[in-house]
This record gives sequence, structure tokens and C-alpha cells, in this order.
Amino acid sequence: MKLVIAVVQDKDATNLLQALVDEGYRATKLSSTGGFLREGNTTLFVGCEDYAVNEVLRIVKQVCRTREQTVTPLTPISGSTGESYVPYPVEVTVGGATVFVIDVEKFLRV
Ligand code: 2BA
Repeated sequence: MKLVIAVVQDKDATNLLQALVDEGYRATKLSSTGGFLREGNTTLFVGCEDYAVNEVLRIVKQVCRTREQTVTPLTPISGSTGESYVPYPVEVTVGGATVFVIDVEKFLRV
């Protein structure tokens, strides 16, 4: 058995969860926060048989979109009064999804 962990954008999470459940997969949705953008995203846990991993990945790829997002890190500038920081917007491409596939040693429902 495998555990597929997919970090997706909030905008795709509802559709992805629905698509997985429609195809008979069990999934758990967690609210998460990206370390770089410090914005909300969604992490889905999908426990499935080994043979189903590619089908789960296909659904993830089909639903999740890449999007451009602007992040504004503070950039240091040096002036006569010393160093100060100015906002400098940078565009990054986020998604479709960041996926980890992990071997499950034991699966229990007690
Ligand atoms: P964030 O960490 O908020 O990253 C959002 C987007 O910012 C990333 O999109 C990437 O385009 C950019 N980015 C991240 N770190 C960067 C850096 N050091 N320099 C420049 N740009 C950077 P994605 O790659 O699609 O990642 C989306 C989300 O997936 C991430 O949100 C994070 O929550 C998760 N993620 C990505 N890689 C991960 C990893 N190796 N381990 C755990 N979570 C990961």
C-alpha cells in the first residue's frame, strides 16, 4: 500500500477531493501553509493500493493547474542613512501539485 501526499492550491482542492472520491478513493484534506509564500494551501492524504498510484497521480495532474502568483519579499538597499528594505514584487509559478509517494508499512482501521 502507498500513501500519496499532494500539496495543492486551495482553488483546486475541492475539485480534486471530489474527483478522487468519485473514482472510489479515500482521502483526507488538511489545511496547510507554504513555507515560501506563507499562504494557505491544501494537503491531501490518499491511501491506496500500489497498482492505483498512477491513476491517483493522473487525477491530480488532470485537476491541478499551474498559476502565476506575485510574492513581495523585502529587498535590502543601501543608502546614505544605512541599509533599508523595500518591497520588490516577484512572480512565481505555483503548482499544479507537489506530490510525495510513501510506502505504508501497516494500514489499520480499528
Ligand atoms: P510555498 O513554499 O509557499 O511555495 C510556493 C511557490 O513558491 C512554489 O511553488 C515555487 O514556485 C516558489 N518557491 C518555493 N520556494 C522557493 C524558493 N526557495 N525560491 C524561489 N521560489 C520558491 P510549488 O513548487 O508549486 O510549491 C507549492 C507548495 O508545495 C509550497 O508552497 C509548499 O507548501 C509545497 N512544497 C513544495 N516543495 C516542497 C517540498 N520539497 N517539501 C514540502 N513541501 C513542499
